[in-house]
Amino acid sequence: MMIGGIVLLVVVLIGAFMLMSRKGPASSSQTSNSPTLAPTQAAIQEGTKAEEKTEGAIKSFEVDGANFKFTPSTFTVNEGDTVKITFKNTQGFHNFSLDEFNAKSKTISAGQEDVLQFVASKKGTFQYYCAVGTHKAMGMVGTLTVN
Ligand SMILES: [Cu+2]
Repeated sequence: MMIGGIVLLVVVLIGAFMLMSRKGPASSSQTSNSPTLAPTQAAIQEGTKAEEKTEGAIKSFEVDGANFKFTPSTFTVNEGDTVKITFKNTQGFHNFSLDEFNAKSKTISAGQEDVLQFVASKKGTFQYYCAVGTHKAMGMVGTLTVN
């Protein structure tokens, strides 16, 4: 009976040890909770990066050219924005010129388009125009406002 009791005690001890060793991996998975905090912090950092990106955003516009006007004839961006203009000519023979930012499209005929890109590096109100012939004098102008 004594031996039977000792064997029972050993079995109980082994059982208890196995339970504790099972808790071991369980508690180590709790410590792996702290690594899961790290991705959360990384996500927060990515969030701030995304906000930084909107500061110097790419602003895309389609500007149509015709005899003798631009549509739209005004648009507004923020200082530091990269401005991407798709100049589409719908009528006649025109281009898009903006001297302050050294932005000038190809001179294109109806049905063609040209893409130009520049950084709006200073605040102010700037005139864009068509540099073909007397189109500028005929009113083919528009205004870019940089805030
Ligand atoms: Cu023109």
